[in-house]
Order: sequence, then structure tokens, then C-alpha cells
Amino acid sequence: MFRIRQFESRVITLVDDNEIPGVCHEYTGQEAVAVGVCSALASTDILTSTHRGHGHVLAKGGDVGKMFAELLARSTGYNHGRGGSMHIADVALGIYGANGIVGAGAPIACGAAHKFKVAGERNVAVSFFGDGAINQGVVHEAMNLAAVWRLPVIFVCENNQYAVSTPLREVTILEPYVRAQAYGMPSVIVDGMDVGAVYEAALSAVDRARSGEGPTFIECQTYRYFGHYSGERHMKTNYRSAEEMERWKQRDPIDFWANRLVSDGICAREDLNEMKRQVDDQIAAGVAFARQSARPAASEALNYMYAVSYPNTPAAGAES
Ligand SMILES: Cc1ncc(C[n+]2csc(CCOP(=O)(O)OP(=O)(O)O)c2C)c(N)n1
Ligand SMILES: [Mg+2]
Repeated sequence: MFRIRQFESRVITLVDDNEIPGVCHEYTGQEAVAVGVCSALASTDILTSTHRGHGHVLAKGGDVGKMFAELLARSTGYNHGRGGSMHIADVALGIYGANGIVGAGAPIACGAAHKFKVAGERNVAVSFFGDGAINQGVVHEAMNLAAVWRLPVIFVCENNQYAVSTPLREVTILEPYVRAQAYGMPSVIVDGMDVGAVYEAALSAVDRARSGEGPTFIECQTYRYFGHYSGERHMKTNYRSAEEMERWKQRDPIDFWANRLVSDGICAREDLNEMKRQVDDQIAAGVAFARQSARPAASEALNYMYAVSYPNTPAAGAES
């Protein structure tokens, strides 16, 4: 969780300094969701992510250096510098892509889960999406099919209360987890600021999916500390009150668990501080790696545009 927190803090300064082209959607505040869910997964399980995807990638084992390199548009990045923040993927790690299209990860997760089922592989697919995505038709199509086909999918709705500046309650009848019940799958709501609660819910969903019982829906109540995207900090918005933001920060997922680990005698404060120092070193090394990596050459702009290695697809001869 602290690695995600520090990664995003560094992203903010790199965007402001124009080292990261474009914008990013920071995950700060929501760390317990990605970490709680991914801690319940095996390395062979997969996830689909969102426009706010850095936390999911890091929690599934993403490399800090390759992520910064992607954000800084370098050839050493996850997508060779072509994708940026909203397209980071690493199939080997089971990260089937961040995605700029709201809700688009849900059918992709179902497709992966269907493959697992057909191939007799006991893997699980997780689809992360926001509260805004619960009004996308494709998410409902995905939930229906996952239930009918009993696919090993976990739908994780990160309810951070807003889609851009629109409060969930203004555009959504019933809470997301209640809607999912209509598809005949177990559906729970958990405290998304408590990594333990998220982990417990994810663990039982994973058990269920792995044993062939089908999908589960988990709504995580959470909050993003910053704006919808990095540019919002320079805008005068007032859709969230200072009191509301402060109330959520009082329940900070990292502080809460750090205090709990220390008070339960599981680790000493000094151990946590040492862990934080190590994370800060990783972040600094990751940025240095990105900065010293080359940018793609203009002559290579068309590389990686088309896949030529898909089974039964004749190789086109050009580089994939
Ligand atoms: C299909 C589609 N519609 C609209 C958008 C524009 N858009 C990008 S993010 C976003 C809000 C998403 O809200 P939510 O799903 O709650 O995720 P959060 O940003 O809160 O993490 C919208 C409307 C989009 N990218 N894709
Ligand atoms: Mg939201």
C-alpha cells in the first residue's frame, strides 16, 4: 500500500514538471482495495484494470521502473512507451491491461475466465471497475454471462463515491452490490479502507471461483484523496467538501494498518519505517531508470501496432 502511495506522489510531481506527457488518474486513498484483492490471488490469476490502474498493476507485482518508463514514454516501459498510464499491461504477470474505456475490462475478464474454464485451468479473473462503470451496459452483460456460465470471475466495484464530479447517488438507483444480486451471484459490501476486510472478502470469492461455483461481486467503499485526474488540482472544483475529504482521510488505510500491526505486536514501528525507506529507494531508482531510458525513435512509430503472433494468424513478416 505504501509503494502505491509513494508511486502516486511521485507521479504528481512528474506530471507537474511535464516529465509525464498527458494526465494520470491517481489511486491515492484506494490502496487497500487493490492490495486486499491481489493478496488473495495466485500469480496465475489475472486482472483487468481501469483508467485509475497504477494501484492494480503494482499490487499484482508490476515493476516500478517499467511503470515509470511507460509514463515517461520510454522504450523500456511496459508498452514500449506507446500506451502511457491508461494502457499498462503485463500478460506474464496476469495484468490484462489498464483501460481508458469505463467498464471495458469486465467482458475481457469474462473472456479470460471462459478460457480458464474451457481449458480446465483453476485460475481466477478479477475485473476492477469504479462506481461510474456500474451504469455501463457492458458491465451488466458481463455479469449476466458470468453468472449463466458460472465463470470464475470476481467483479470488484471500487465505490469511491464519484464518477468524475458526479456523486453516485445522483445517477444510480440502488447500491452497486444490490444491483449485482439481481444476477444471482453472491454480492457483498465491504469497508474498502480496511485491507483486512477486502482481503477476507476476496479470499472467499477466490475459493468460490476456483471450485467452479461461479462469480462474486464485491463492492468496496472507498475514497480518492485527489481529483479525478492530475489536472483537477489546478481547477477550482467544489463538488467535494473539505469536511468530507477530511472525514475519509481520518480512516487512512495505511495509517490504520500500520497502527494495528504495531499495537498488535506484529511488527515494530522501526520495521515499518525501514520498509518505507526501502520503498522510497525503489521509487527513486524507478524514476532514475525511466529518465535514463531512450525514447522510441520516430522511425519505430509503427512498431507494435498489429499483433502477428496470435495462434493461426500468419506472420506478416513485419515486426509485431
Ligand atoms: C465508456 C466511457 N464513458 C465515459 C468515459 C469518460 N470517463 C472517464 S473516467 C470517468 C468516470 C469513471 O468513474 P468511476 O467508474 O467511478 O471511476 P473513478 O474515476 O471514480 O475511479 C468517465 C465518465 C470513458 N472513459 N469511457
Ligand atoms: Mg468512482
